[in-house]
Amino acid sequence: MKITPQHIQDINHSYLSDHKDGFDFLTNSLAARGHDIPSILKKLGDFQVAIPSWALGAGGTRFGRFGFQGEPASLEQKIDDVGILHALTQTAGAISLHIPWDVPKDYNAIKERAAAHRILFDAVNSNTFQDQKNAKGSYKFGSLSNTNKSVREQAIAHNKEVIAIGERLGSKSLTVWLADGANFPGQSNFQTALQHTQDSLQQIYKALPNDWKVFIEYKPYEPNFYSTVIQDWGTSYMLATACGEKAYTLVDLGHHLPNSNIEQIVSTLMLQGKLGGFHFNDSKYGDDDLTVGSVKPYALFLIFNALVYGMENNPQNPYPAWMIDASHNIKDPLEDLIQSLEAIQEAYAKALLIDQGLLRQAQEAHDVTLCQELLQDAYRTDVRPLLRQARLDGGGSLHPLKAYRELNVRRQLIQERGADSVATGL
Ligand code: PSV
Ligand code: MN
Repeated sequence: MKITPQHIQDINHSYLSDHKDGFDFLTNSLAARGHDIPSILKKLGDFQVAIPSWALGAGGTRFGRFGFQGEPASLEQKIDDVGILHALTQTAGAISLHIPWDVPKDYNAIKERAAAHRILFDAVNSNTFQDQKNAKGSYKFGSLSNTNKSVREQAIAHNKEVIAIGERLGSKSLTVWLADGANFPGQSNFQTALQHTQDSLQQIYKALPNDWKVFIEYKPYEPNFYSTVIQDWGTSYMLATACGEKAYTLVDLGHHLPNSNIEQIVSTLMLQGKLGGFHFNDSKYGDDDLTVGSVKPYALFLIFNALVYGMENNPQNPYPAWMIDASHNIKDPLEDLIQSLEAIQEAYAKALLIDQGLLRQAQEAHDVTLCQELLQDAYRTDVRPLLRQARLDGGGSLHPLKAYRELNVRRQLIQERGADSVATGL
């Protein structure tokens, strides 16, 4: 199924006058307070978030998986799903592929399909957390960190192959997330595992084209429950530094122990020019993969405050690669992604409203109360009319979720693909 501009215009029509009232009301008051509305709208329009190919079907847990009907069963269909998201929201202009789940059969056809939806290929992701069919070595006891040299070599070769696939698609970055670690004390030697990982990453780094970046993810636990080799941002930063200037840390919101101050991590990395990529999701306990902003929207806003500050003040940091990284267990994945995209834009728009000049003055005057007021004043502003206008300007939907339902997208996908089609994913 393809959503056309006409579909969107027809549905927008009935919401247009309400939107106009809300937009005028908000922007009059923001403009009176000195905000530059066209510049905010432009920033919102430019903020594109990649959709991971593994999040378009139902995810699961170790207790099972409840399928979602009409899931995309091929890479072509995954691209079509991102096309639907992008047509409605105008903020999902890229797809991030996971290899070997999404190896294209016909590269030209895949590229043409993505271009027809105006979708780019974002970072390619390697997979050394599962054993592949007919693989010689097993990753049960690690991949890049494995004590067995031939397993490490296999994992390095896989990453190089992923780079080669990404090059044919026009991707410009590789994301490495390792499940490597230990389940029990004494199982592995921390120093050996870290040294092997660094050596292996350096080998992969050598295969990186000049205009590429490599993003190194960290995660404190799971699937290993005693230790993870790249457990935190510091370890990732150290490895990225050991690799070179094209290597960066990637922050995934779900990869922190409870109550970690993620906004401070973001600030530190941006000051060092090493925040390369960002994975959005939400959680209450760990890597829960919940809809962005569904549990801790204020925390997300504080993180965006740090991101906006970094984007404006840290030329040493490249523009980060944004991606949603979630797994949808009980909601329609496309509806869930629409909600996540909205939450991301909302947090970003609110962060753009923080008066950074006044905040700096209040910080210097040690006026702690005013500092809090300035943040919360921005946070409490209902910015949704700005989001709607930015979408409208890009040809998107005023109300993507309503439009998705009014167009019966899921029903049509089920008709086209069947009730029991299954997507590869997490
Ligand atoms: C596992 O936690 C994970 O969600 C990582 O964040 C990766 O980005 C993703 O899987 C795909 O490998
Ligand atoms: Mn991730």
